[in-house]
Amino acid sequence: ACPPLRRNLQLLAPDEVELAKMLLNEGQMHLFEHWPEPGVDDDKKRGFFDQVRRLNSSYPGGLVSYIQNAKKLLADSKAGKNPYDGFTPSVPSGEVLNFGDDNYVSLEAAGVKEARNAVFVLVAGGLGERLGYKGIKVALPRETTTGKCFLQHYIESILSLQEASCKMVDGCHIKIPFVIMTSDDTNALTIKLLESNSYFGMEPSQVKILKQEKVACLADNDARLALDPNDKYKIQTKPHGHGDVHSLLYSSGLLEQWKSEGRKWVLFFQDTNGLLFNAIPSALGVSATKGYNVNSLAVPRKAKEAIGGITKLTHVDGRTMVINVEYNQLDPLLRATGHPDGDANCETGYSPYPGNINQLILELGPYIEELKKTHGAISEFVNPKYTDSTKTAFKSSTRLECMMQDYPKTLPPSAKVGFTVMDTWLAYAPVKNNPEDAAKVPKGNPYHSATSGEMAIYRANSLILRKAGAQIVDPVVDTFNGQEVEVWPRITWSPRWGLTFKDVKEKVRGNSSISQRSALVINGRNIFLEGLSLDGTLIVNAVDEAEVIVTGHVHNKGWTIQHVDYKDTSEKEEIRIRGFKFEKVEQLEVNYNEPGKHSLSA
Ligand code: UGB
Repeated sequence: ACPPLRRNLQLLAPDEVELAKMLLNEGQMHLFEHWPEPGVDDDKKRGFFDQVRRLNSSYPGGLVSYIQNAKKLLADSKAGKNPYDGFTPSVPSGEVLNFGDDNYVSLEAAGVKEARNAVFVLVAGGLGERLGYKGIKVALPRETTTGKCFLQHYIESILSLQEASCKMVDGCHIKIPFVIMTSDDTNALTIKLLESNSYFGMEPSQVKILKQEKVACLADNDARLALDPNDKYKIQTKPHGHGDVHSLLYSSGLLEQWKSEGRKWVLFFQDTNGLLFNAIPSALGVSATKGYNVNSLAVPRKAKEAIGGITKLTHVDGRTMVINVEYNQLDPLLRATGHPDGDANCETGYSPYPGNINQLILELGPYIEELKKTHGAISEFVNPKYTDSTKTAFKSSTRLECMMQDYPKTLPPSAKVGFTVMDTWLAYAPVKNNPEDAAKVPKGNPYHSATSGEMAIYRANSLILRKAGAQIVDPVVDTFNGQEVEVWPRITWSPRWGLTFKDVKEKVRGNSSISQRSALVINGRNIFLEGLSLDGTLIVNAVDEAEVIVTGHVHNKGWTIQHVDYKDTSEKEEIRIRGFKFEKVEQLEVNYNEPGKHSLSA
């Protein structure tokens, strides 16, 4: 059927001949039409099949399924078919937690107890195009007071959970597994970051890297695969989305291994939410006490905010599901179902649909059973940009995509799917938008920038300390990179100091106070603030075996905040994107390297 290919058959191994036949059967003859006679570009032709083999093996059901799924989704898209046809949205009900109350504290305790049965999965294959940062996002500082990057914070948080959870059982030596999904865009830099920092204290064998492959691009409505514009022996590829994490976990064999080790929960999270681990203990507590097969973390959502809305969908045939409706689809769905204002705030000032922060807690047993059926394939979508209203041609090639939060779509109605809503200040501060785009965010909506992401850490820590009884002065408002933010005292602590609210409460005693211009770094397990009055910068480092009482009045010139313009290329990109840096004028730094009781009495 394809003479150029037939003339080159002798170059191909038997499995490559089968792949070629499959491609022809699926209408992909154009991939070979330009192939010259044997003897010309033979290595490139073999390289082409190496790529086809990879594309075929990394997609559930292989390239045949990919092309057939694409044909169907492209036809639906052309016909203007709404994926939510027949469904009516309504506001679902879930668990709403109030930080610090008795219920919250007991859920945190339940969550810490369960943590030894948990595994963590970080999806970090995205390039972060909206942020436009050159490096990988997990290497960005979570905050610049300590400069610790997101990945270090995540690992230290998991290790603290591991230790706190194991302490509750005699003879427990469990190591919590940590999986990172990377892609070709992030893999090498992620490994380098881990290796050059001794895995931030985690045992290297605890960490597993799973690399997602990109998927083939589609050139037209017939799902003809697109050739790379710069190399006609290569199929153009693009990322398939975070939904790949399920098929990768399934094919890795890790799920069965975890099951045999008695593990119970799989916690998925995203690359740049510096507040996330504040929410993990209580959310895991909800999963455990409610017996949720699926628990999504959510926060109050502003209408039009670029986070999905958790929605109850009821089909005309009676089916219902509670699922994330992605931010670009919520508005049209609402308008099409009798809500003329679309995605709008209600009287609370928020959308009635809770915002999905894409932190999912899945119960391992039911998850494995489901994946045995689906092999991890997740409901996909396609988003072609057409040249005109006839929808016959694309402006540029497209591809199928999938999202990890669509996992519940294939579950039977009997599955226990729930969600847990927490305060945004406590649980959610992603770094996604570049300064220019962040400055354009409508007033009152979150910026989701490096500026707001860092300021949110200080706000959360200040509010937690306040709730624990310390006096923290109100913030001032300042503008960095065109974004107006609250500036609270720059308070940070290592996860092993304040894993849960109970931990923090136990370590804040007496009448402690912190002024607005202060910075406080608590780096150690047993550091107690007991009548501390801080006006300046204080850094306390202590080994785990040391018990340090911090008391008295600490006053110094401290660290001042300098404005930095994001266009100022004399500053590092990590600094420019947040729009400020600290000038370290004066500080008190104390180190306790010996076990035993110590007192810092200033
Ligand atoms: N990611 C991958 O690992 N692989 C990929 O191919 C793509 C991404 P974005 P998005 O909580 O703020 C999600 O781009 O997809 C990783 C939810 O869909 O930051 O626009 C990537 O590295 C949305 O419902 O976000 O929106 C990153 O860690 C809402 O919850 C993660 O996937 C929103 O996040 C997310 O990728 C949010």
